Amino acid sequence: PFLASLLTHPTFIEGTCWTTFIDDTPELFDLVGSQNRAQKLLLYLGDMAVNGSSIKGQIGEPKFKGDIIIPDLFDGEGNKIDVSQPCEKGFRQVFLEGGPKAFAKAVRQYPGCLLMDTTMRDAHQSLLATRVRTVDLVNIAKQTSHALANLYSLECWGGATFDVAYRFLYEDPWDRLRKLRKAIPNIPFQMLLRGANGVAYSSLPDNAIDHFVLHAKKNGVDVFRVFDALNDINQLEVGIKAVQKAGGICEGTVCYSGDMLNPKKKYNLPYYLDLVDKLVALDIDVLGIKDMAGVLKPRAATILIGSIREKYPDLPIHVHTHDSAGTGVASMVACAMAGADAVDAATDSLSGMTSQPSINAILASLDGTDKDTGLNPAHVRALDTYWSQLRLLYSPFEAHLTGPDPEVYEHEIPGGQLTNMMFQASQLGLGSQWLETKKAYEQANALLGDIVKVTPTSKVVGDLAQFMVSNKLTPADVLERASELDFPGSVLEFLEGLMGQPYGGFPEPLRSKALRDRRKLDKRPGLSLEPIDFAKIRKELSRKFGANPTECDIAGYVMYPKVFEDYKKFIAKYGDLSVLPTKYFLSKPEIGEEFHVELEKGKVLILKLLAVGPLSENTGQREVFYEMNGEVRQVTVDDKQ
Ligand code: 3PY
Ligand code: ZN
Repeated sequence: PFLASLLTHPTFIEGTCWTTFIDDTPELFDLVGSQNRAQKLLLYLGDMAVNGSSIKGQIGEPKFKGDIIIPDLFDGEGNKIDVSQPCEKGFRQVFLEGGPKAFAKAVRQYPGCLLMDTTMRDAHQSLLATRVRTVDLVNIAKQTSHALANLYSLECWGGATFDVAYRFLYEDPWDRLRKLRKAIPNIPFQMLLRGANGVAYSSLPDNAIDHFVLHAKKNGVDVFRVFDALNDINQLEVGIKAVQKAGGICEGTVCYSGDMLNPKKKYNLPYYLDLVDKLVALDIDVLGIKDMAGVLKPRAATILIGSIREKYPDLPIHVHTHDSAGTGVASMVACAMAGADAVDAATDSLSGMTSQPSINAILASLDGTDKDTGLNPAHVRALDTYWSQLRLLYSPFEAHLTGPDPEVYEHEIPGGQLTNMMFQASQLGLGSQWLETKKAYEQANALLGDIVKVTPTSKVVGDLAQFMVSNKLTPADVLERASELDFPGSVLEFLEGLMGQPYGGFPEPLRSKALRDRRKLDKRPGLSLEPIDFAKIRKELSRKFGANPTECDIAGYVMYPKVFEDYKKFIAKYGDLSVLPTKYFLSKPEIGEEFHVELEKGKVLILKLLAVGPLSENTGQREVFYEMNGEVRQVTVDDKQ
């Protein structure tokens, strides 16, 4: 039909200039654009119909494939709240009007204890392998802007969500940020930034961090939780300065490890207070305490937060935890009582265990105290009805956690990593080996000098642990044979100093023996990295992918060159799949089932799978027939089975 309309178009027949023809008749080119997109989408759907899902980490099909019901919200009088437009009032307005310091002041002056909701980032990173897609976040966004208007912040970006979006979901993380921002203009957006590593796994040149943070801020991030996996202040400073230059709210963060009340452990109260002093000297807006493994017990929490509060009465304190051992609610309540201004929680259906503690449990625990969160529990519960359905939709990514892990105080594995490791162990059928791996993790940590463990150093310890288990090595074997063992790459990178300097120094003689001829950095890696040549990257990307790359594309490529390239190749073949509802992204429709895909506003495809043809012996392919807006369309697909 396109060709027919083109050939019969009067301008075309008259032979007037081609470029003005394009400018003057955009509807025809829109049509070809949508037809192209529709054809690409059919290729994906055809492949799904023949081969099933190829999404990495997916086991089986969603448990729930019905329509997800979006909850209504009601005011105190029982009237339905109009959520067709987002709520415009929240702490973000304080930030937009007065900047980071005004935000910090308002948070500090708030009489109760505020919450950060982690559902859109850490909760699904910890429970569902980070697989929740943009469309499912955006579908509940306007309701969220009303129901959670009084949040300190909504964590919805950064950490592992950045690369997983490109790598496994084939969607653009920047697009997610912009769409959410549009629908939620009132709640500050928070991201997790791994200091000098940005959102990658090792250090990048300083100008890469500056560029990334600037564009994160421009596209919608307000609060940046800046941490370093070794609490190395020089690495932290890179991220902190980048946030300050970009005009964001800087939440300089201390990673909490071990048990500060156990005199046998390495990290004690003076260690943490000294680190807080260093962060305050860098003029952070908010202090973050990041308990990534969920090992901050209530009594330690009371003493830690109480001591910081006493020393810095005006400094806002925001605490993060994971509920791995089941003590998350108790610890967050203890923090609130000891003077924390904000603590983290997740919607009930995505809370508990390796995720954050339940938001409603925290609300109930604070009920009647002077630590009111300013949230309406009925609204919070209403939102959770959405997430409870969504969790079932994403059931193929469940790690099937069964209860709290009381051993977390020994192995100290961060929440997200604990889920991943359990998932891998269960897939490999390694029941007893899982216990061995946890033990080996503890031993690997001791061998490496009892380091702070969070991305990327948690991966170093995990890799060494798996290396020890698979090669049947005891800690004594590792020490004895260090000069001949073929250590995992991440372990060598850590020992080289590419992730910064650990408190108390590197373990010797292990470091020297393992590194052999490799260099030993004793300063932060950024000092010896060549700055990024952005003009060169821009040219390289436009040569490879045509058109002008955006600054966001460039920042994505700088963080993850190969992942970004693979993403671009994928969408060149299948188009932008972020418009496809999740159940069809993860599984094929029934024959005859009708579904809709809105390619863009007003351009809806009505689709129906009609038939999957027989296998052609010659080509190993099958024809797949779909009905699309009333016409039969056919795609040829390789049968990979
Ligand atoms: C990340 O770096 O992605 C984390 O969630 C660390 O806790
Ligand atoms: Zn976390």
